[in-house]
Amino acid sequence: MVADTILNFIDGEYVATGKWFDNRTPTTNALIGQVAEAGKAEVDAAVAAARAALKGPWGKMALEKRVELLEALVAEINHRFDEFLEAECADTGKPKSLASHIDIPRGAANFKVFADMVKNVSNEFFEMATSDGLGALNYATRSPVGVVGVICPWNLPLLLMTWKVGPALACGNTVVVKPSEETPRTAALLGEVMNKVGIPKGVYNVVHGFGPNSAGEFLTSHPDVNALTFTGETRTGEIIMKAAANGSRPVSLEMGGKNAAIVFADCNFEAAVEGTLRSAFANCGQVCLGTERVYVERQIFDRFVAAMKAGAEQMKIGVPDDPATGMGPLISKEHQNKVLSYCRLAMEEGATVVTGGGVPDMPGELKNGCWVQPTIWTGLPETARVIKEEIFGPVCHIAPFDSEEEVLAKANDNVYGLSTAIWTTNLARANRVAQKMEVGIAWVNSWFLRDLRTPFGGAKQSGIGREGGVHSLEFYTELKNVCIKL
Ligand code: NAD
Ligand code: 6OD
Repeated sequence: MVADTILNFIDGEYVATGKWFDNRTPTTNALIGQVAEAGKAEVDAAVAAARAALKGPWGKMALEKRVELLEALVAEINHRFDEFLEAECADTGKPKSLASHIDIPRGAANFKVFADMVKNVSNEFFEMATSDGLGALNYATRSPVGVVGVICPWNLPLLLMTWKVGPALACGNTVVVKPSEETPRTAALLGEVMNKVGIPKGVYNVVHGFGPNSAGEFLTSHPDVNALTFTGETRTGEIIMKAAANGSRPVSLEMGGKNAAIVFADCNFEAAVEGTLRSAFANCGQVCLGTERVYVERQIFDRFVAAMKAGAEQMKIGVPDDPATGMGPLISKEHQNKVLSYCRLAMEEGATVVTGGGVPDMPGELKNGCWVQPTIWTGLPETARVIKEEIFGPVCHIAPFDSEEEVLAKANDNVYGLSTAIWTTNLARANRVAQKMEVGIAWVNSWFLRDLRTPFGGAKQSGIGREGGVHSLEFYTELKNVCIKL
């Protein structure tokens, strides 16, 4: 691939800066582009453009017209589906078979779902008695919260960005997006689509860069940004929460996880194995909802571990274009080193390596890529760091359990609380365990089955707030009660 340049998108124009950073593709670690890093001046310009659009054409636009534009946006993303697919796979190295089913269609669908929701949602109304007998009427109205700063991660770049930009725009806000420095392409490309369909200039802005002392910090500390929505690591979320405290601004945080799967002996065995393989290894384990701890009822433990080993070893590791590829690389050399350091730590902590634990032997230029084998461990104590800390790679530990109480205690013994997957054919138990799990999202006999109208978010250190369906309205609008004395 020829190296190209990726620019900021401010007030409907592509903007270069004097400063560039490298864009590498993780399959080979080759340089494929140069990204224009936004400084304070560009972030200021983006926020000013977003403010002007809010006061101007976007703020004044009728809801019907806004919805029409967002529907046109969906159609145009789908029209340019292959360009988005190329861009996403170049940045992430993920299989096209995955990105063409999840990342790009969902990246588009996020605009449709929230446009539909905003168009159809009703607000509350209360009639009230008063002592003079005439009464009063209360009704609630919603207005945009304002200019929203959107800080994104690299694992599902377009999908997780539009998951926030979709509802933000549907509710009438304007946005300044800071994509991950690892994955700038699809956010930049979306600017072209915004212009093509006629979304007014300044509604959607993109500033590239890093966190501290770069575009991330300049955006989150900008006093004219009214709300901040973030997806990424918990320690970054905590920094952003502190930034949001200046000016008492609302913040929505979707953060890390160390999710547990619980597999009971009465499960549909094949479905549980298939689902757990997916939840551990899809997107090379770089899904916040992914499973890194698997607890299996002792009667089926050995059989389950053997089936997981067979499944992991059958998985084809390869490049995005190969339709047989089941797993791509990690996002970067830095992240590969982090995951490999946990592989070494697992050994030091006494793990048995069931499979994987290292770098696969890749041919030619792929040798330089950010690959890690799908890895399964057993035998670690619950106190091990590998059991406690988020690794965010294609790794899981499988442990046996003997009772529901025991597994609940172990599964909940973690600072994170994002999601769980429970595998059982006993519906009463499924519901009981789901209720007792300290998480925001519990799946039963499935994983990552997402209805976009449902609440999404994490408990404990996995997040603050819920987005999805009407819950997104709570964050992206200001709710006002009007009381009319009759
Ligand atoms: P990260 O926290 O390193 O970076 C996320 C974004 O924050 C990037 O755009 C980064 O440049 C920016 N950033 C970093 N420091 C900043 C600062 N001081 N101020 C402002 N912005 C700053 O996360 P990541 O490595 O990109 O993503 C992986 C993490 O995201 C994992 O922990 C994963 O669990 C989590 N994640 C959570 C969810 C969820 O829905 N809960 C979804 C996806 C990923
Ligand atoms: O599907 C979604 O809406 C969502 N927010 C998924 C998050 C995946 C995390 O990596």
